[in-house]
Amino acid sequence: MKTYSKEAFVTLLEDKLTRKRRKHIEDASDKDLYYVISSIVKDELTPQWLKTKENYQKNETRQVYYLSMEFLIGRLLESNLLNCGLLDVCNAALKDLGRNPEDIFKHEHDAGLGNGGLGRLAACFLDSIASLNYAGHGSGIRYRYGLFEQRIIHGNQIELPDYWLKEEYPWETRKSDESVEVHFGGTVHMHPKSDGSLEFVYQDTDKVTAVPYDVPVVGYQNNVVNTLRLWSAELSPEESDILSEPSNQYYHHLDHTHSVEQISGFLYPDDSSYEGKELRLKQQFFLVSATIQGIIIKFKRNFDLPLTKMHEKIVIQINDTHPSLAVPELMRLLMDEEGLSWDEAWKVTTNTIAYTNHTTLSEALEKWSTSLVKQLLPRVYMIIDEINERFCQGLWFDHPEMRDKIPELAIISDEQVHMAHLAIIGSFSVNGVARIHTEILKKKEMKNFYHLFPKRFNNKTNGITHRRWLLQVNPCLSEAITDVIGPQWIKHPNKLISLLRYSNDAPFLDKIDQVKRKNKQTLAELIHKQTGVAIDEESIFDVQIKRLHEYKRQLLNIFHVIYLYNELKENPSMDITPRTFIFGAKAAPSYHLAKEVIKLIHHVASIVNFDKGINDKLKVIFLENYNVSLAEKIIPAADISEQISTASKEASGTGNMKMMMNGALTIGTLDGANIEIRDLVGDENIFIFGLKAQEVLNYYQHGGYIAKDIYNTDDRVRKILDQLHYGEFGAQEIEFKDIFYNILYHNDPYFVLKDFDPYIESHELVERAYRNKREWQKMSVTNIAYSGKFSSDRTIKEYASEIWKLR
Ligand code: 26V
Repeated sequence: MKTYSKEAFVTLLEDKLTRKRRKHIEDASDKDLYYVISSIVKDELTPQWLKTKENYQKNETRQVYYLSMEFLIGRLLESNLLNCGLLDVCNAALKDLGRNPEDIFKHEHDAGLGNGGLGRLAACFLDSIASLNYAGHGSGIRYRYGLFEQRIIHGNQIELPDYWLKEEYPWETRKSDESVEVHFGGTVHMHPKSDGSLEFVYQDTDKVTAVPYDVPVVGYQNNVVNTLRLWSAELSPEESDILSEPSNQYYHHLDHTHSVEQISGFLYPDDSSYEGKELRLKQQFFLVSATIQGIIIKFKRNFDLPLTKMHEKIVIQINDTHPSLAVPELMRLLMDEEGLSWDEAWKVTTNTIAYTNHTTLSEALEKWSTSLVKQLLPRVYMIIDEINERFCQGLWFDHPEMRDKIPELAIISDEQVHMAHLAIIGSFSVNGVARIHTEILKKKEMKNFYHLFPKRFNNKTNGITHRRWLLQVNPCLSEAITDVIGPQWIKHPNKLISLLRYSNDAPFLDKIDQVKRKNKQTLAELIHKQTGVAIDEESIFDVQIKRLHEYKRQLLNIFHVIYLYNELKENPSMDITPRTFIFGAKAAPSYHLAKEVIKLIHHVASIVNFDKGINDKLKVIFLENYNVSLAEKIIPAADISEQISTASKEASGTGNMKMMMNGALTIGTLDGANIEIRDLVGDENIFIFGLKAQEVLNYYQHGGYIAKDIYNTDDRVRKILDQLHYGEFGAQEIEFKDIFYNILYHNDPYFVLKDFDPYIESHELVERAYRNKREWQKMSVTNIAYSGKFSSDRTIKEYASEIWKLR
C-alpha cells in the first residue's frame, strides 16, 4: 500500500473533509474525522482488495471458508490503519492538528456480533489468515442487533439493545447482485426421472433473500485484503413489490416482512445453555445455505473443474456445531440442484467440511427436535435421516463390536437431531481447541467416535492476534520490546523468546515496570471516570474479565475478596499489599445465578470500597458492558490474570493468552490452555492451584463431594456463606440465598469450596511475590517471552497445513 508523509496525510484529510463533509478541519468534529479517516483507509485498501480477489481467481487458489454464527470484531479503524501501515502517520498528523486519535477512534461502534471466546477467536483467525497470506474468508450473519449492552442498576444487570447499525457502518459494502435465495418450510414432492433417479420438487416454501455485505479483512502490511461476508435477510424483490400494491392482505404481508427480517435480527445472547428456539435454527440454516450457495456459484465460475472435485479447491471450517447443517445442505445442493449422486455428494461433503468443537459442557450441546427440523427444513431432514440410516447400518455391519452403542452414536435419537454427531460424521476433521480439551474429547466426550475415526481427531490450540492484542493495545510495551530485540517479532511472534536474554537486564526491567505503571494509571483514570472510585495505582491489579458462568468461578474470586475483607476487619493493621479486583462480565439474560453473582460483586464493592476501616487496602471494581474495546483498555494494565475455571470445563480460554502477552501473571487451575502456558513458563512463573481435571472428573463419576463438610470445618468459608445467607454482610435487605443453597444443597457443582483453601494459599504466594518487584518483573518478562506460541499466527499455520492443506 501507499506510504504518506505526515504533510501529505494532512492534505489528504483536509481534502476529504471538504469533499465528503463540507467542512474545514477546524470545524470538523471527532465523528467527522472518524468517517473521513475510515474513508481514506477504504480508498487505500480497495485496490488491494480487488487484486487479492483477482489473484485467487487467476491462480485458482485453494480457499478456506470459516463459517461462524459469531464474529466479535470490535472496532476496525485503528487495526485497519495499523495493518495498512498508516497508523503512525495518521497519529502524527492528528497530533499536529491538535486532535486526539483515541477520541476519534471511539466513534466507531464496537461490532459485538458474538458472545465471547468463540466469536473473538473467529475475528483473530481472520486477521491471521490475511496476515499470513492465506486465501480464507469469514462467513457470518449481519445481525441488526449485536450482543446486548449491559447496564448495572443497583447491582442488577439490565440489557439494552445494541443497535450498532444506527449510523452508517463505513466498512461494509452491500453486494445485492450476489444475493441468493434461502427456502424454509413447504413440502417436498418426489418425481421419478427418465433415468430412474428421483427429482425433488419443493412447493409452497417461504422464500428469504440473503444479501451479502462484505467487510474487508486487512493483512498486516502485506497487501492482502480478504473478505468477511455478513449475510442479511430480506424480503425477495417480488414480494416487496406486493407491499406497494393495493391489497387487503397488507398486514399479512407486513407481518411476513417482519418475520423474514427477524432472521438476521439479533444475536442470541446465551452461550451457556442450549435452547431449541425455532428462530435460532432459522438463523443457522440461513447462514449455511446462503454461504454454500455462494461458494458453489463462485466455484463454478472460477475453477475449471467439475463439482465432484470441489473438495480439491474448497474447505469449510465450521465454528462449533452452530453451522453443522452445512453437512446436509451441501449434500442437498450437490444432489438436488447440481445432479450429483448420493455417493458423489457424500465424498465431496465429507472431504470439504471440518469441525471445531469449543465446549464439552453438556448443557451447551445442540440438539434440535426432529419435528421442528422436519417442519422447517423438510428436504434437509430427509437427508439427515438418510445420513443417519447409512451411518447406523455401517456400524451394524462393519463394527459389530459397536452394535450396542448405536443408539448413543446415532444422529437421530429420542426424537432429536444431535448436531455434534452430524458434524463428526459429516466432516474429515474434528478438532479441540487446547491439548487437554482434545484429550477429553478423545477419551471421554467423543470416545466412541474416536474409536471409529481415530485419524479424524486432532488438536489446534487456540491463539490470539498479537497485532491487535499487543502491538495495537500496548504501543509502549511494543516499543520497549522492539528497542531490545528489534521489530522481527511483529511478523514472527516466536521471536519474543529473545526477551529471555533481558530478563535480568535492569534497564529493560525498569522500562517494563514503567510501561505497566503508565497503563495502570490510564486504566485508573478510566475507572475513576466510570465508577467514581479512586484506586491506588500501586495496588495489584487483579483482573477477571470473561462471560459470567458458574464454571468460570467468579464466585471463587469474590469469596477471596470477602475473606480478605473479613481478615482486615479483624486485624486492620494487617500488612498486605493493596489490591484492586477488577471484574468485567456479561451474564446471559436468563441465567439467574450468574446475575446473582454480578449483584454480589456489586454488593461487596459497595461495602469494601467505602469502608474507611480498611485503609483503602482493597477495592472492587466492576466495569459495566465488558466488550472488545474495554478489554483493550484493561488487558495492558493487568498484573494478575484470573483463569480459575473448574478444571476440565474451560476448553481453552483466550483471555489468559492476551494477559500473558501483556506481562500479567496467571493465577489459574490446570485447565484449557493454562496448562500449555504453565508448560512453557514453568511452575515458578505462574500460580497454579486446585483440583486437576482428572480429580474433578472422578468426583463427578462418584456423585461429587460433600460441600457441607467444608462449611462445617472451615471457619473462613462458613463465615462467608453465613454472611451471604443471613444478610450480615452489609445491608440487611440484601441476601444471596440462591448462591448459598446452590453451594450447600446442590453440592457445589463447580467445586468452589473445594478449591477455596488452595486458592487462598496461591493468592498468598502472589502477594509475597509482588513484594519483590525485581523478581516480579522477571516473571512478567518470562511470560511475555513465551507468549509467542499463543499468537493465532501459529494456530492458523497449523490449521492451514494440517487441516486446510493451503499453501
Ligand atoms: C454456546 C451456545 C450454546 C447454545 C446456544 C447458543 C450458543 C452460542 C455460543 C455458544 C458458545 C459456547 C462455546 C464457546 O464459546 N466456547 C469457548 O470457545 C473459546 C474459543 O475456542 C474457548 O477459548 C473457551 O474456553 C470456550 O468456552
